[in-house]
Amino acid sequence: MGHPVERGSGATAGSVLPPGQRLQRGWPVTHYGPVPRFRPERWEFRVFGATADGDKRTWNHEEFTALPYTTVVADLHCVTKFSMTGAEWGGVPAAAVLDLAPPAPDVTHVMVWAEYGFSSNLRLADFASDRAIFATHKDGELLTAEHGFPVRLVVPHLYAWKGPKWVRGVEYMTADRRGFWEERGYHNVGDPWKEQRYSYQEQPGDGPEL
Ligand SMILES: Nc1nc2c(c(=O)[nH]1)N[C@H]1C(S)=C(S)[C@@H](COP(=O)(O)O)O[C@H]1N2
Ligand SMILES: [Mo]
Repeated sequence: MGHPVERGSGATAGSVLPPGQRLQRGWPVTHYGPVPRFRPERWEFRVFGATADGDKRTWNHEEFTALPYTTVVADLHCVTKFSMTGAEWGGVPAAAVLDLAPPAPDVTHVMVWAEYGFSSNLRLADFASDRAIFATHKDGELLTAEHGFPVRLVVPHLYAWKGPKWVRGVEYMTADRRGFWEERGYHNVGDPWKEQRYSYQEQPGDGPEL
């Protein structure tokens, strides 16, 4: 792949950024729509769609925060060209969700769902990366509301829109379907090292027909 993928390592300040990206001081807030209010008594994280046993799985907030916890040092690359480097994300590895709520054998993609219907689709292999993490913490502190509290997905090897803030669930899919930004002109795969920014750059096999 030509870039570091081991857990715990990532491009940090001073190292190479994906093409066209520049380092940002601080951490800007970027998203579409309002910041949702967190209501713990109503919050749940759902795994649904093509699960191995056909059942849905839900965790309430207390249960979710009791799932296996790990840390991953990784950068965020926004398709608008700023990057934020060297963050230590803490939270539940995506692989733990796959272990605890296994997908059916024919699952090829996942849709990660967030508050207000925001979504992003990922190839199962990207989601299953050992660096993909449902982050609850950054640099040892709980995420703030505007950065995705209580849970955001971080997929270090893809553009940051592939990591929804305010995640509420994962849908296992047996065929690919575009998420929110993928339907609105952004690349279906979104690899920053290949500068896969826009859907017009897609090659056959990168995504569903437009
Ligand atoms: N729910 C939701 N998550 C989202 C987005 C969004 O619009 N809604 N935007 C994405 C984009 S484009 C980026 S660059 C990052 C920004 O994260 P930050 O605001 O914590 O820097 O969030 C991603 N997650
Ligand atoms: Mo972004």
